[in-house]
This record gives sequence, structure tokens and C-alpha cells, in this order.
Amino acid sequence: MSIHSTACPRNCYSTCSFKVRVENGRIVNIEPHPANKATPAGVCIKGLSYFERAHSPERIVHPVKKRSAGGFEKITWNEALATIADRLNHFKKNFGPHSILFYESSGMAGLVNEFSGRFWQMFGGATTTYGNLCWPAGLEGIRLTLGENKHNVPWDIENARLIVLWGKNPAETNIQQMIFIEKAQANGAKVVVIDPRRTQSSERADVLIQPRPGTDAIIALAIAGELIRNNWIDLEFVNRHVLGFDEFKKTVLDLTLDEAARRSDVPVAMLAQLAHDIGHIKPMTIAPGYGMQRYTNGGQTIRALLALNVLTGNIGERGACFHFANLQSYVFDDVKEPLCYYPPKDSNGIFRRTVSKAKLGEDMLRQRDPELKMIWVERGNPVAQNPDTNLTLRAMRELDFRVVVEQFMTDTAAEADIILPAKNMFEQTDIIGSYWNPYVQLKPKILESAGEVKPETEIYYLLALELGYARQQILEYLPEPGDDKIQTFLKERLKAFPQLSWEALVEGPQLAPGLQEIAFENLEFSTPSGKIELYSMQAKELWGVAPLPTSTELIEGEEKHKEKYTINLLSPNTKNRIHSQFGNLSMIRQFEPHPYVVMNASDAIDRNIGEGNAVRVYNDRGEMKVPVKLNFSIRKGCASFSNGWWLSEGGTPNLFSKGRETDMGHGAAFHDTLVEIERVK
Ligand SMILES: Nc1nc2c(c(=O)[nH]1)N[C@H]1C(S)=C(S)[C@@H](COP(=O)(O)OP(=O)(O)OC[C@H]3O[C@@H](n4cnc5c(=O)[nH]c(N)nc54)[C@H](O)[C@@H]3O)O[C@H]1N2
Ligand SMILES: Nc1nc2c(c(=O)[nH]1)N[C@H]1C(S)=C(S)[C@@H](COP(=O)(O)OP(=O)(O)OC[C@H]3O[C@@H](n4cnc5c(=O)[nH]c(N)nc54)[C@H](O)[C@@H]3O)O[C@H]1N2
Ligand SMILES: [Mo]
Repeated sequence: MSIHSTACPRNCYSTCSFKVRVENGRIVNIEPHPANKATPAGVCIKGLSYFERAHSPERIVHPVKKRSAGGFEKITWNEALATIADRLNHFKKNFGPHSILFYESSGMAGLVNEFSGRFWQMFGGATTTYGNLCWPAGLEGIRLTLGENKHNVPWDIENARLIVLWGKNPAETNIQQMIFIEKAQANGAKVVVIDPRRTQSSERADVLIQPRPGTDAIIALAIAGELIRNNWIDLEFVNRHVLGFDEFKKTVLDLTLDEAARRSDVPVAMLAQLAHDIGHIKPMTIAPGYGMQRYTNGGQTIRALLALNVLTGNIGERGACFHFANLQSYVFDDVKEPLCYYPPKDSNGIFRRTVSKAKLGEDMLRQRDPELKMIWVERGNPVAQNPDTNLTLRAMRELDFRVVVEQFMTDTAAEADIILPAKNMFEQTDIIGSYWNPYVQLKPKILESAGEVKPETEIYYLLALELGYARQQILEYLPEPGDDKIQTFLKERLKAFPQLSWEALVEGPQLAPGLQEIAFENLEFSTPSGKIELYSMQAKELWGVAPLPTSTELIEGEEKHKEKYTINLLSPNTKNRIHSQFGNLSMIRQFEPHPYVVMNASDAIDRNIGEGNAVRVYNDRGEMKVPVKLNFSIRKGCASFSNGWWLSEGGTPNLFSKGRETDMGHGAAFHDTLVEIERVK
């Protein structure tokens, strides 16, 4: 029996610390880790389901290849590696290394991920991806304005008197945040939720404002106008720390709440009350979510929201914060790598060619000189999770060869010629940061690999040998097999931070070196001007948008599409899955066994649709048939289908989304999607 401290490496705000008891090679207990002040209650149900997930009989634990008659059959590692090496050599010799696409995504956080890129570097390059499906529009909007992405420690929200959850649903997506929000409420704080849907978070709030999707910027800018007109701003703070106030003022002074009410379809009295609250209740924390910035106007929207903190001086103090992403624990540059949103640096000229994650299918099909011939997928499920599933599928199917490194038979794995079994979080040591809590954490190896599973580092090492590279040459890029080699690598990386000892990390989470508990408390901003840039020349130079935050209408609604399709399909995250992970486990499936679409009952009446009916959701890009749930929790004109369902379970919302980048940061505008819904006769 042994007990280990570890941390959840899923792409999730909370990044919970927990203690795991292992007996006879199996996980038998999971408990909260008290040293993490941000996650005192311990893991969620998904974390608890690691019991099942680690040892699931459905896990892929040896290499398999696709049978010509359909389905997969078990093969040996020797056969798998020999086949893959043969194909790699063939494509490289005949078409060049850029005929191979190396696709990685957010399935597992950690420093060790960087070795995957190094393998492809050694190989002579590959086509890689740029952008990120998740949060880059917001990250970039904040970087342009404040210089960097950081926020107060999670427990500081307790000090806020006004909390605006703006397009965020922490009761499902950041459940630990609710602990501190509820403490704030107990101290008398007011909580406002702005979301086209009624959510588990809004059930626990004082006010719910339900705008038309994509209209948050107009709301924020009109409120900014109202604050300025009534002199409800902190002029001293603005004069001292802000660049571009006069220009900003000019653009919002004539923008009325009536105009915003009309465009967002929110009662004007609600906007007036919100403006009054923002102008009078201090300190205020706005917690914008990531969902709300997955629009073609997402980056500018985040800049418009942030302007409300800036005008009221709600930055750099206890309880006063713009709580989007806290990258203070990303002290090793490479921890950021899997989430990095710029096209990869090309210092050595090897990667040269990149395709957009947001437009994956279209970009894959578009490549010439050389055309893409092969894909290698790891830590991602692009068929289900990237925009435009049918186009992604077509692009995958036009390739000659597909390798997917996976734990389970996902929609992407099902497309593979060869699936290599992927490690889980307990089978390789790594170090992770968090984009919400301020800790650096160790995630030690505590289980032997299931079946014949090998971590990616080892897969690449063996593949390199198979390709004929000499051991000495390989070691310049990759560690030798064995977790001790990984630990040596991590200890080496830790040397840059004497405050972070290995021994302390083994015990539990460690505060990031240089942490500012109250972000920007010194009121220093690493923007070009050194001030908070309401007016950002970089915004124009880098992304071609206006230097001031602006509000623009959504693109999908401007196209011909609008005549045929009138329902805006939202695809938020949901409590018991992380994107496309966990839903296949029986512990999770018991809560939601089948996919369903949620629709406003009055939209349903117009279409002769009744509760529980099978409906066809469709647009020009795809269709699916699923049951419908009717209620009034979602705005009229909107429907919701949470992302992460598998095609093989009945559908994914990305059947309908178009590959479109956000206005900045190369994100994906998932929610800018119109569909129609009809009853299946
Ligand atoms: N349980 C769970 N937790 C997770 C994840 C998960 O899959 N499951 N995923 C993690 C990851 S990677 C991410 S990115 C985060 C995301 O978590 P959040 O930041 O909470 O983002 P979403 O769930 O995408 O969207 C939040 C809300 O935005 C609303 N919304 C959509 N469009 C608009 C709009 O135009 N305006 C406004 N005001 N609101 C809008 C949606 O209805 C939704 O309720 O969660 C992380 N945590
Ligand atoms: N319509 C719509 N689509 C969305 C979103 C939305 O709001 N709406 N949200 C987007 C967002 S915010 C995100 S972050 C993305 C997430 O999309 P992805 O980054 O593709 O993440 P997951 O769906 O979690 O899939 C990760 C896969 O990695 C596998 N995996 C886990 N650990 C390892 C490992 O160590 N090695 C290997 N090789 N594999 C491993 C898991 O089994 C899982 O199948 O989805 C995006 N897609
Ligand atoms: Mo995400």
C-alpha cells in the first residue's frame, strides 16, 4: 500500500490536487489534498472516476491495426513500429516530411509533452498546427490591454462585493470556484450571471441576464458610456494608469443603454441596474468565461468587458479583478506549449508549415507541395472537437495513413490505421501548472503501465531506433525509456527555480515562484506604453481590428445561412465530462446516458415539436437525430448541445460549426453557428 500526492492534468480550470492510495497495482482511494487552498474539497466526480478510467476494460492497452473487413485487431509493438517506420520513410522520401501532419491537443498537460515535438524535429520536420480551440481570443485581448494574463488567487474572489460571471458557468466548469463565490455571498456580495442559458451557476446567483449570443461587447460598451456620463468612474486611476481614455470616451459617450438593449434583447432596466451596480459596488470581480469568447468577435468582446474594470479602477486590489486566466504557475515556458496560441516559433527552420486548428479540415485538404499523406494524432480528438466534423472526417479519409495514440476508441481513433495505446496520468511522471490556481504540481508515476501501454516518449524513442537513428543521435532529442530518465529531465528543469524543490513537490502543490497573490498590485503593466491600453496599436497591427474595443455582429448571421437557419446553437461544457473525455465510463454515463438537444419550448411549439421527441438538427454542414428537451431555461432562438458527445454516441455539435478563426489569437468561433431543428416524422 502506498499514498501519493498528485494533481489532475486535464484541461480544466481547477487542476485539483489529490492523494491517491494504491494497493496491489490498483487505485483504491482518492482524497482531497489539503495543501491546495484553491481545491480544498478535492476532485469532482470525473476525478473520482479515475478508479474506473485507469483500469477500464474498454481501455486500449496494446497496439491495434484496422482490419480491411472493418474493426481492429491486436498487433505486436514490433509490427506497429515497423509499419509506421516504413510509412514515415516512404512519405518523407517521396513527398518530404511536411506531407505528415503532427496533430496534438489538450488531452494531457505537462512538461514532458515537449518531447513529441522534438521527435518530429529530429525526423526533419512535419506539418504542425497553430492556434488553439479554447481560449486564445480572450488571452490575446487581455495581453493587449494589461500586458499579460494573470489574476488574483482563486480564494480572493471571496473579498469581492460584486461578482459578474460573464459567460462563465463555474458551477459546472470550475466547481471549486463556487466555494469562494459562496463565501463572498455569505459576506453580502451580489452575484450577476450573464448567459443566454439559465445554468447551475445562475441558479445560485442574484440576477441572470440572458443576452442574444455574441452581443456582450455592445452591452459592455454601453455600460461604459453610462459610467462615463454619470461620472461613476475612478478618474484618478484612469488618468494615472490608462492609455487611450479620451479616444475610448468619444466612441462610447453616445452609445445608449437603449441601443444596447435593442441589440442584445435584454430589458433596458436590467442594463441600467447592472451599470449602476458596476459604478457603485466595490470591489468588483468580473469572471468572464471562455465560452463567450468563442465567437468571431471574441477578442474585442473581452477587451470591452475588461474596460469596465479599467474605468472603475477594479484592478490590482483585493476582490477587484478580471478573472480570466492566471498563467503565473506556467513558470516553465514549455508548460504553456500545448496551450500556446501563436504559430510555432521557427527558429531552426524545421517546422516551416502549419495549419489552423480552427480550420483543420479545410486547411488539411488545401495543402499542396506537398499534399498531406499522413496524420499522427496524440492527446486530442479532432473529429469530435474541432469545427466542421464532416470536413475533418473527409480530410482524414483522404490521407494515405493515420496513426492515433489513444486510451479509448474515440471518433478520431476509429479513423486510424494504427492505434497506439496511450498512457494515463498515473503512468508517467510530469510537472504541471494551472491556468486558475497558483501552484506548480508534480504528477508522479504511481502505477505500472496497463497492458502493453508505453508513454509517448518511449514510443518515439523506439520509433527512432526503428527508423535507423543511432542511439547517440536520439539522445540529443529524447530521453531513454524509463521513468527515472523523465525524473532526471524534470529535476534538471527545476534547477532554474531554487524555490521549487523536488522533495517539496513530492509532498504536494507548491506556490509558483514570483507569485503575485493580488495580480497587478504594483500597477505595472508590460504593454508597449507601460500603461493599461484601452487603445492598443498592437491590436490593429497584429490582428487588423480597431485599436479600441468595438462590437461587431456575428458572421454566421450575416451570411445567406441566416435565411435558412435561425437557431443559434450553443455548445457549452458540461459538468461530468472534460470535453470528449470521461463520458464513456459507466460512473459518468449513469448521469447522462444519451445526447440530447435543449430547446426553448416556444421555438418548439412553432415547429410542432414535443418534449422528448426525436428531432433532426441540421444545417449545410451536417445533421444529427437526437431527442429534445424543452424548457424555458435557454433564450428563445437558441438551442444547446454540450460539446464532448461522440459521433458514435449520436452526434457532436461540431457537425454544425464552421472552421472560423476568432478575431484574434487564432481561436475557434464554435458558437457562431446557426442550425434548424425539425421533428423527425
Ligand atoms: N466539467 C467541466 N469543466 C471544464 C471543462 C469541461 O469540459 N467540463 N472544460 C475546461 C475547459 S478546456 C474550458 S475552455 C472551460 C470552459 O468553461 P467556461 O468558461 O464556463 O465556458 P463554456 O462552458 O464554454 O461556456 C460558459 C457559458 O457561456 C455561455 N455563452 C455562450 N455564448 C455566450 C454569449 O454570447 N454570451 C454570454 N454572456 N455567454 C455565452 C454558455 O451558455 C455557457 O453557459 O472549462 C474547463 N472546465
Ligand atoms: N462545439 C464545440 N467544440 C469545442 C468546444 C466548444 O465549446 N464547442 N470547446 C473546445 C475546447 S475549449 C477545447 S479545450 C477542445 C478540447 O478538445 P481536445 O483537445 O481534442 O480534448 P479532449 O476532447 O479532451 O480529447 C483529448 C483526448 O486525449 C486523450 N488523452 C488523454 N491523455 C492522453 C495522453 O497522455 N496521451 C495521448 N496520446 N492521449 C491522451 C483522451 O483520451 C482524449 O480522447 O474542444 C473544443 N471543442
Ligand atoms: Mo478549453
